[in-house]
Amino acid sequence: MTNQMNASRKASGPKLDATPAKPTVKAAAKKSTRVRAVKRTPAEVTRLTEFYRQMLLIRRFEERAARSYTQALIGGYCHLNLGEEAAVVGLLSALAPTDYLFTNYREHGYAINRGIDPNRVMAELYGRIDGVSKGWGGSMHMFDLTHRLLGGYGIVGGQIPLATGAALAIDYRGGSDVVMCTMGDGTTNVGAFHESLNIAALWNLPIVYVIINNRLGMGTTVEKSSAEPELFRRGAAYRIESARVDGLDPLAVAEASAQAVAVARSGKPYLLEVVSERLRGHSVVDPAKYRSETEVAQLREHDPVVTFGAQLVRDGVIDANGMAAIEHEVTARVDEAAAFAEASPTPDVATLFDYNYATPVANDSRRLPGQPLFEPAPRPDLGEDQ
Ligand SMILES: Cc1ncc(C[n+]2csc(CCOP(=O)(O)OP(=O)(O)O)c2C)c(N)n1
Ligand SMILES: [Mg+2]
Repeated sequence: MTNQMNASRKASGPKLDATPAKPTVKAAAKKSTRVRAVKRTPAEVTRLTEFYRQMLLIRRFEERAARSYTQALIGGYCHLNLGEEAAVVGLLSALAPTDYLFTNYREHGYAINRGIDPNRVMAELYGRIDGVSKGWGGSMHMFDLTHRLLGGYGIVGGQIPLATGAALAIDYRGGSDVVMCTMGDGTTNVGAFHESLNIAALWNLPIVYVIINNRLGMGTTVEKSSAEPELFRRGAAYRIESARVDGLDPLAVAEASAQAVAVARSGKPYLLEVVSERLRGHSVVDPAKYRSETEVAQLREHDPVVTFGAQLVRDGVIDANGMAAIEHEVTARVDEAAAFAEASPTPDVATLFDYNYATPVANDSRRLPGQPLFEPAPRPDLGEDQ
């Protein structure tokens, strides 16, 4: 397969916004409420319902994280996956538990969807010892070897060479695991992106590079930052198979992700562009004043969680009672996570450096804030007069 355009929405399609009001599934379903029962097998119904449940869990988790941040229960940086739920759930549905995942700093949804207990993800946001990274990583630095989530990186593009190295390790050792490495649209302009794709293509590494194109790098649009705004086309420069998919449709993303993972498992890299939306500002402290009213309204129209929920109701996959039950279950799960996080103790400052390296490192500095950088230099003895 060569480069292809899978998406109905193009990068130049609906524009982005600030902070939209919360549309409900009920409201979206009202627009076309007639249930047209589509024949589905019980397995399909279970899969679709689980997709929706996972998307809603991420939505409610992130909304709770935003609230806890304003209550000063969470500190530091905090970037949310609001609007990217379909992308997260669709992408990870194609990975085996033994595959590896690297993400950028916008990673809470990935951590939860990878199977990490939401209690531990929330506790990490709160900086508590029961957190995924024992409270020392925070929002941007979740790491869990058991679930093969190898970070969580705050440096834009920092994850790409590391993920490429993991793919090299798999190739070197043998085996059929693959690596998935997600990044934002703005990140495709850092040198490490191009160096990594080049080497992955030359060495046939088993890796899927995923661009979550939410069309903004902080406040800068793709069109302003990328000379080729159809980002999947960048694969062509390295003869890497690539595709673009509608990131608001979890089923389309799942299909595209399965195809990409299959190529990686056969021993070749793949570049997948997922055209998505960022419902709020770059991070929780960004009011996104650079978005217009019209853009905000358009975003509301395309909310992936609401749209997918309404579609499942229309198709007769879930009825109103079923939707209410999922909402209830997910809300209770998030409440539990927040209560767990609040009850978890803060880490002892003496453990600050304990997890910097996986194995002991010579000359590992353990200087705490406020302590001098170096021991004071010994003074020459100049006698009593001096
Ligand atoms: C090396 C580096 N430069 C700049 C930043 C500041 N920064 C954080 S996120 C970001 C924008 C990234 O945009 P994009 O790749 O589209 O990802 P998104 O935030 O939209 O998910 C920038 C410039 C950083 N963290 N690291
Ligand atoms: Mg972006």
